[in-house]
Amino acid sequence: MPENTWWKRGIVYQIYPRSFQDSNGDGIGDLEGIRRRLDHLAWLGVDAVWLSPFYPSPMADFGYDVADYCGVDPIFGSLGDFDRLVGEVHGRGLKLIVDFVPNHTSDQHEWFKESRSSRGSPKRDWYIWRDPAPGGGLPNNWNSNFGGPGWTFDAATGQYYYHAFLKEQPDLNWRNPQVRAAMHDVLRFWLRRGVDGFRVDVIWHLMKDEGFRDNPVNPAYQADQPDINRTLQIHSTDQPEVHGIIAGMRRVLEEFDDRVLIGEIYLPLDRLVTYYGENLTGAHLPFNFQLIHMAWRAQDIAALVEEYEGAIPPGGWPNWVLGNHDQARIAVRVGAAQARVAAMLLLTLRGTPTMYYGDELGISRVEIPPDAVQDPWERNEPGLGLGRDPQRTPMQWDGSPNAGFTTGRPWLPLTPDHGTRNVAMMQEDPSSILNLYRRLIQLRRRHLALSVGDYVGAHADGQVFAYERRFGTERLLVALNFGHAAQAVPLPEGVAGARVLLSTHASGEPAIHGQELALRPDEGVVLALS
Ligand code: TEU
Ligand code: CA
Repeated sequence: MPENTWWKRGIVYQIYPRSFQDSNGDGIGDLEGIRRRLDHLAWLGVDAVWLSPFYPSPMADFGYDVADYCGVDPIFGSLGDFDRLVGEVHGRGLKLIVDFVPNHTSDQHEWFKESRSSRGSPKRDWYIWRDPAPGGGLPNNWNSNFGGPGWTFDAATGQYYYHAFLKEQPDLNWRNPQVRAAMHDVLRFWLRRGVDGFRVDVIWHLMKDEGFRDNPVNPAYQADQPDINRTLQIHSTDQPEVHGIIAGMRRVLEEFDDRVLIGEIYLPLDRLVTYYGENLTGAHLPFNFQLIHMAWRAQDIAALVEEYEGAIPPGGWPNWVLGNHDQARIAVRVGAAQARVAAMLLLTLRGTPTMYYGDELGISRVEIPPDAVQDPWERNEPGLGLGRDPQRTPMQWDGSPNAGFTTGRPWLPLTPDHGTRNVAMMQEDPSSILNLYRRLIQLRRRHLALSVGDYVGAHADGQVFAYERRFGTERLLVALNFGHAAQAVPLPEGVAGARVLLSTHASGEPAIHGQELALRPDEGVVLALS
């Protein structure tokens, strides 16, 4: 039986709402803008859209500081706009996944205002309040992910509150059953509005050590690293109790049909796979970011794929991510030629692929002038290259001013080559990376071997990584040249014939001589074997 579950067969496309399409000229993307651009997603052929947060927010962390979980920030539109968007997304046969940010609220959330109002507040325990250390000072050595200590002193009530991120993002206390109940109701609110699932922000952070023990000092810390690297996040994240919390969310989703729970988890592989949960009661898809951090070398990637395939618990479904709004764009990390190979890798591996908007245009480095910096992390720890603005620049649609993103002044700059690096121009160019993405997506849709078939490692030598995908009698070989020189790849033994289905190179074909495939520099190919 071919696997029919939509989030297993499908391709997820992440939209950062501030940057997709502005509909009212304020220079910031919005929900109505996304609605107007659904044609692009249909043309590309993706199956599901994941929206980064659009909830009411002071935007200290651009929406990851939520002031009301059950609304839409006026910058992005209204609940009416949201309902219209869900309707049209579904009308096109697509799914809609929204971001859920349960680890922390905004300090402007009513819950936090009430919590900080007095030590006796009924919501005091909804957040994490601690007395100063004996003799004064911070309760422990936990750092903020965005620089400085993870604790901020509230003079009015004489205690510190914990924030894993900005001081404007106080952490909720998930040990409190009222918090859990309130957040479950938030999930139900959006499920009833028709969302097909959630991407859960920093899900591995939700539980902290009950005793608030100090984190161990990181012996490998160096001065050019962010503050968060000073210690190892042993006690502040990834606690055993988190799995019960995730199972609780999962049960809420199961009150509804066919919804998906995706968890954002930056952990090593052996820890990551525990987030499938005992007997698969955890996240359906614990986001697999391993490709983002791995050196771009055939051997390393091959080893990673093998290790990941081997680590997934029985019945667990894999997934792959090349980039997101927090990470340098793939074309920046590996260059324009290898970005095409990376696209083929993402869309031919076994497991749900998540694409990041703009990667289909090959958007690469964008210089952010100092006075244009937006990201609070860059502001807090400047000059270390931590800023996330370059991967959040506007989508580029056509040859009109600001590439059609806005009629106003865009909140972040576009790429210098937006006059040609845009959807309209690149659609006309058969050799563009945009058309390559589309062909890869079509290929994945047409071949069950790619969408749901088995993975069989075939060859990893020098600069080449090759693997098979198999379903029924169909055998496809994917061969990827991670190097800038031509490479010969042996075809698997016993293969009688091989036909090229797709190459990352727009013209010509790689040569097949007998039992050998001749890959051109920076070329990836998908072959049908017989
Ligand atoms: O990111 C979590 C996270 O760990 C990031 O700090 C990430 O490691 C970093 O950006 C660089 O790799 C999530 C959201 O995706 C991010 O946008 C938010 O700022 C953060 O949580 C707080 O909500
Ligand atoms: Ca707007």
